[in-house]
Amino acid sequence: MEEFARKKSSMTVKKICIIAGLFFIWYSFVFGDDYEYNTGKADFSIKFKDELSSYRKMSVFVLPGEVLTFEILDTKQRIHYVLDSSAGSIKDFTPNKWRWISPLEKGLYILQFTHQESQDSITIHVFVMVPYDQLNGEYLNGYRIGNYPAFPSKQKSLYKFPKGFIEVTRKNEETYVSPHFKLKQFLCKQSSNYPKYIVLRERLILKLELILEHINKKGYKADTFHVMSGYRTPYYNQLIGNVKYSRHLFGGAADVFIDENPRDGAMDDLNKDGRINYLDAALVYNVIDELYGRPWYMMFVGGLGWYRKTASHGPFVHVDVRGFRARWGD
Ligand SMILES: [Ca+2]
Ligand SMILES: [Ca+2]
Repeated sequence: MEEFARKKSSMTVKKICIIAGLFFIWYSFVFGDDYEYNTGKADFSIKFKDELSSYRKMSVFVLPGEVLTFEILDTKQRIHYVLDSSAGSIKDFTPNKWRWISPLEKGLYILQFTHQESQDSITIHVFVMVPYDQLNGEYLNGYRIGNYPAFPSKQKSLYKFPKGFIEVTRKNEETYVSPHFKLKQFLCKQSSNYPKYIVLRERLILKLELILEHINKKGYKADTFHVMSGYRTPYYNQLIGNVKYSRHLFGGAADVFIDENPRDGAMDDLNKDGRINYLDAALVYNVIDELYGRPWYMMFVGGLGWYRKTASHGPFVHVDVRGFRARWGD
């Protein structure tokens, strides 16, 4: 009798567990808003070139044999970091500061900075580029770049020729250049075989990460932006009839929209008015524009514009890192 009661009680517990489990699954399905944006930041930052980044994944674009200085900034503890390098050479070392010389061969190399105690780490993808002077007429290894425009002398400081081109292959195009963006998102839309080449600035990536975080803070869930146009070759830029000195030619601009729900290659109805139009682009524009004026945002100041949908594209926002404020709307 006792045995029977024990079995019965154990079965009841099992039933309760199953019902509770099913309820939990149902509840998560119906009310499951447990999405939490992960910034992908470590507890420390690294300074390199003119940039400062604390993203656990970041990228830097260099020429063969270029010397880079990396410095750890850690407000809590200034010791115990190690640098693992897959290639190149570490020229000298002082605590938390390294000078690294990139390999002479183009390609992707990994640098990993790790805090020895916490094991918190930052991985830097170093892309050794193909130098600009390797261009053969309009082509680089069969990929059509076109001709970079000659610049009016007074604007030479604003429009520098790219130092080199990042080689994009089937093997490396899925590389995360930062926590929420892949290398392939910045490819020019011209059709061609691999290898393809792009120009991309570290600051643009950092700016996109920063505004993506801000957009999420504002309650618009997005794991990344749909980059409608990142890098444009001068050849492609001319083909689509765009302005001669477009920032896209220099890897410092991106035309983006939010495409999460549904993920269908078009801007989402962010303001929930049942339409996908310029108001959704204007909403993104306003969220980004709010950042202007904050002291830490100064280095990211640039151009911001919103566009209506046309026959060839939906509404989107242009973002760039030109170094001074510019605003426009369609
Ligand atoms: Ca969509
Ligand atoms: Ca809308």
